[in-house]
Amino acid sequence: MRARQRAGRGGRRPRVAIVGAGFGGIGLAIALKRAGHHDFVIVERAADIGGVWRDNTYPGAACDIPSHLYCYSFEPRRDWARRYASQAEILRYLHDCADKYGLRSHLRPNTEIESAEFDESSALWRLRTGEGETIEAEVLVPACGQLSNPRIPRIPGADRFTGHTVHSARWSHDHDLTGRWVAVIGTGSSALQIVPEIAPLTGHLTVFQRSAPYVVPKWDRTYRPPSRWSRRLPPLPQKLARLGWWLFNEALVSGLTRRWPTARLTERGSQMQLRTQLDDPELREKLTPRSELGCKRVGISSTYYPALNRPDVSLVTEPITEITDSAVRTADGTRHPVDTIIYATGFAATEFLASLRVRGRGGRELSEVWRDGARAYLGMAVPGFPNMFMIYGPNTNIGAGSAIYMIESQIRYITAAVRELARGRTRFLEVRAEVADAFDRDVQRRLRRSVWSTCTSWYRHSSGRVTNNWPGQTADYRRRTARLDRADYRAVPPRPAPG
Ligand code: N01
Repeated sequence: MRARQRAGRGGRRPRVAIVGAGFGGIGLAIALKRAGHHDFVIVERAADIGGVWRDNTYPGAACDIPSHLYCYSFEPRRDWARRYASQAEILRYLHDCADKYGLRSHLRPNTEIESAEFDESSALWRLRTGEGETIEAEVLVPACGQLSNPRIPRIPGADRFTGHTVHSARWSHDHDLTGRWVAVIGTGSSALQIVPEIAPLTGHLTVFQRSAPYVVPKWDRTYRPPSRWSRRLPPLPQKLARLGWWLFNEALVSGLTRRWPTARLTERGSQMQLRTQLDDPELREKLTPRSELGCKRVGISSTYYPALNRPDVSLVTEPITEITDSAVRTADGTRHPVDTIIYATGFAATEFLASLRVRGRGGRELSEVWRDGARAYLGMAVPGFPNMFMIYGPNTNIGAGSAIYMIESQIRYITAAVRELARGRTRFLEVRAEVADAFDRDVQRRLRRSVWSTCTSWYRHSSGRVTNNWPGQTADYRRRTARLDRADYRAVPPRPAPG
């Protein structure tokens, strides 16, 4: 049966369909509510809100960005338990925000959007759900994240494996690792958190490393709960802490994008850990990064190398050639017996919006437009796809620091777009192709000079384009998105009212 949902037309109060209830979707919903705009729906394919903080429940899952920065500036929290919050604490924070702003009634959980099509005659987006329902809205906001679809590499023989297999972002908590022979494939940020947590449990742990990551110390610490007295103080210390971490991160990002020698400080941190935490020169050699600092995300952990020092943990750097029914085989012919394989192999991060079919004006397919890699004006708008604004879209990730700052810039911009549409001066907002092209050329020119163009990583599409990262500071992005410039968009006069 075909159900329809409609609301709020007539030039004012455009209905907004937000796809995804992670940090981006929830943040926009809050901003809309705060702006007095209540006509929106949040469609979420999972059973509840939370995005990556709902999905990544592996042992040790935590944020490696300081808590003060990893929350909405309009909803700061004073009682973070530690400097680097755990997954559970961040998820609780998102739930608290959803409850505080009454977002539950706007949420459509367990609803997967299969396609979204723009109908020019009515200036509406029609979203089809997996159940065959149609949801209509004037504004479409895909807030699906960059790291929401796990990637498991195709390794010959993997389907013959008779043991237990899991991806880091789809952890199975009923599989007890105690005494097991476990393989962790991959050494990115997820593996860096998993390995130290599970090493004391497993019978034997084999870590398969394709490239050695840089690993800098994680200076974590618990925070004292705020006293009744300090709760009454103005939130200045919180703001100062936030400002301090933000400045620190801006310096890191600048080092990476402009390849300044300041980045060397980070490299020293990694070298220091290699020197002081590893006794075996052979292990140290294997763990010495070969790529340029920052071309892949820098790992943050003070417990990863010590875990690899353990006698019941092996690090294998020979390439994997095959998986058999009970082992992982490497290029040197060695058979590594395992009964559990943990794929910490990351996400299909360059395949933006791949799980839904998006068709714009004239039936234009977004996947075709993005054949050589996703691109969007300010990471949000695409010519031919009116009234569609992405959150955490192409080229809006940052190599260091909090993505929440970037997401907040988008939230402000999209809220301004909704306000502009509500004025009824235009039928829809469609970014001009020449504006989007000039923006993309500039972004790609700057990215070519950045460290991210020097190696393969999840930031980079198979075509070679860096599709995920922003080439500058977050302040630069904030400046560029501070105002919605009508001249960037086609002027489409509203239809005269009937009669
Ligand atoms: O994934 P990754 P991740 N054979 O893509 C290896 C965020 N995050 O889940 O480097 C063998 O970084 C691959 O090897 P190589 C954060 O933004 C944040 O760890 O391509 N190995 C690599 O080592 C992060 O960047 C937090 O040579 C294979 C690993 O798998 C992002 O999520 C915590 C392989 C994949 O690393 C992704 O991190 C955790 C193969 N066939 C994650 N294929 C925070 O704290 C891939 N690999 C906020």
